[in-house]
Amino acid sequence: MNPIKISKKLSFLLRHRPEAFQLTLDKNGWCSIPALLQAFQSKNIPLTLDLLEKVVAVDDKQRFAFNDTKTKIRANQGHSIPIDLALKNKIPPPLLYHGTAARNLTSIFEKGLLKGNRHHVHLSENIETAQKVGARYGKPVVLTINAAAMNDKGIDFYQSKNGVWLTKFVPYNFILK
Ligand code: HQG
Repeated sequence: MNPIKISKKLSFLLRHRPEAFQLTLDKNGWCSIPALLQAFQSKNIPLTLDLLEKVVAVDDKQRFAFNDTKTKIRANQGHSIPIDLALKNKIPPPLLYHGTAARNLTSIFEKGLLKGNRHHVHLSENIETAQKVGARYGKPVVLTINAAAMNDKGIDFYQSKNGVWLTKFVPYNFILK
């Protein structure tokens, strides 16, 4: 299996469905690496620690992190299962961007940006990233979020280890475009 396919499988297991490979995550989302390697082997996917290290290193969005002793791995963001990444809140840059599909706009301007199944709404610091995120679902539209005003209102922001900005909800009046 090539590194991109392994990365996709890891995202699925570490963010959404560890039980698909009979894995369990601890309360902070960490998965034992020996258990992970064994689970892949038992599905006839030859994953070694060397290959796992390569997958993590070359991942285009740095989706995964090892613990200090390299005995555990977790996803840096994007979970739908209830784990606690223990992120500390952080003051955001004044503007952040959210990429979505054009067909979602009516609903977004009615209800605001919702986190759906994930823990947070995902925002990025740059327009290009938001554009790519939006293109996954159709004709992309990039929304500009007045993060400074949200921060002034006391709404918390967090930043994942791989640089994604996270917040629980973006009311529609903080969407500039
Ligand atoms: C939309 C990827 C209608 C929202 C990316 C999005 C990201 C609404 C979709 C990460 C809405 C949810 C997350 C409303 C929000 N009405 N549609 N009121 N509020 N939406 O996949 O942000 O490659 O859960 O605009 O890079 O697209 O997987 O969130 O289109 O960081 O690492 O509902 O996933 O990272 O979709 O993407 P998602 P997202 P990875």
